[in-house]
Amino acid sequence: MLLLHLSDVNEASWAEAFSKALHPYPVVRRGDDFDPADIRYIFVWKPKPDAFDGLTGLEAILSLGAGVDALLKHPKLPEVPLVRFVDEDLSQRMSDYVVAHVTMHHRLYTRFRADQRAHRWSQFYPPSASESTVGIMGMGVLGQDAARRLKPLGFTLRSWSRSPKEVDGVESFSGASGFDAFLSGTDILVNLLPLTPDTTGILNTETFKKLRRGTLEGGPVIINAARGGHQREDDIAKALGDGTLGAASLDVFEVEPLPAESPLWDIENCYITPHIAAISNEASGVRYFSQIIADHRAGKPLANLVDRQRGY
Ligand code: NDP
Ligand code: OXD
Repeated sequence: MLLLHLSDVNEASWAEAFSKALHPYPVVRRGDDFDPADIRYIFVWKPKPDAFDGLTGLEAILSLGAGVDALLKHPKLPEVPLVRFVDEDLSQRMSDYVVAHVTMHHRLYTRFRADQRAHRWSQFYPPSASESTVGIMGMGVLGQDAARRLKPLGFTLRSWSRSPKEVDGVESFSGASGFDAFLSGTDILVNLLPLTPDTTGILNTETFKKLRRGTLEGGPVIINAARGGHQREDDIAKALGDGTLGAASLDVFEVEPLPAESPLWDIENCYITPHIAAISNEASGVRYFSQIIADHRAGKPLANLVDRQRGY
C-alpha cells in the first residue's frame, strides 16, 4: 500500500493520479481508513512530525523533492531506503532557469536596463559567450543538464563537485583543494549543490571575492537555484552594494517565503524568484514513482537512492 503525505501541494490530485497509474495497488491518504502497518511506501513532501508513526512495514520513502536536506532532518525518519526525484522534466525546467539567467547577466541586462531608464544611449559591448566562463557548483543530475544546454550557446564551462568529472567541454575541479582555482576563473557562478553541512553558507563574501573580475562589466555574478541555506544574505546584499558582485539571481532564500522586510527585494541588481526554478511536475512524478514501486514489487533494486552519510 502507498501512503501520500504531501504538504503545500494538491495531495488529492496526486493521489488520484497514483491510484490510476498503480491500479489495483492500493493508494491512501492521511485520514483514510487503513492500518498503518500495511503501508509499504510513503510519498512525502514536507512531512509533519507524526508522518511516519506506526509505519512498521515500510520498505521505502519516496521524496517528491530532488533535494532531501529538510527530509533528512525529520526527527523520526525511519531507517529505510530513501528515493529522491530525478526527472528529465525537472532537469529541463531547472536548465531553463539557469540558461535564462546566465544569458541575461552575460548580456549585462542590469546595465542596459539602467541606461534605458536614464534615456542614455551608451554603446558598450558585452564579451562574447566564449570569453565568459560559467562555473557550475554541483555537477550532478541538474548541473550536468545545465552544462549540456549551456554548451551549444558557446560559453566556456567549468564545474566543481566532490569527485572529478569527465564531461565533454567542461573543465572539472573537485574537492576543497580545487575550490579556489575553480572560482578564480569563474565569471558567472551557478549553484546547483545539495545542502549539506559541507555546503551550508558557501555563497559568502570570501567566495565572492575569489571570483574572476574584469570580464563582466560591473563584476562577477551569482545564480543560486539550489537552497537558501547555501547563501549568506547579508553578504550578498553587501557584495551587490560595493561592487564585489555585479548581480545576483536568487530563487531560494534562508527563510522562505522571503520576509517582506528583506533588503534583497529592493536591490536593483538582485533578481528574485520565489523558489520556482524547477517544480516537480505531477504527471512525470507519478510516472517516475509508479515505475519505482512497480520495479521494486518485481524484485528490482530501488533507483536514485539517497546516501544518508553524504547527505544527498
Ligand atoms: P545531485 O545529487 O545529482 O548532484 C549533487 C552534486 O553536488 C554532485 O555533483 C556532487 O558531487 C556535488 N556535491 C555535493 N556535495 C559537495 C561538496 N561538499 N563539494 C563539492 N561538490 C559537492 O543533485 P541534483 O543535481 O539532482 O540537485 C541539486 C540540488 O538542487 C538539490 O539538492 C536541491 O537542493 C536543488 N533543487 C532546487 C530546486 C529549485 O526549484 N530551486 C528544484 C530541484 C532541486 P559528486 O558528483 O562528486 O557526488
Ligand atoms: C526540490 C525543490 O528539491 O523543489 O525538488 O526544491
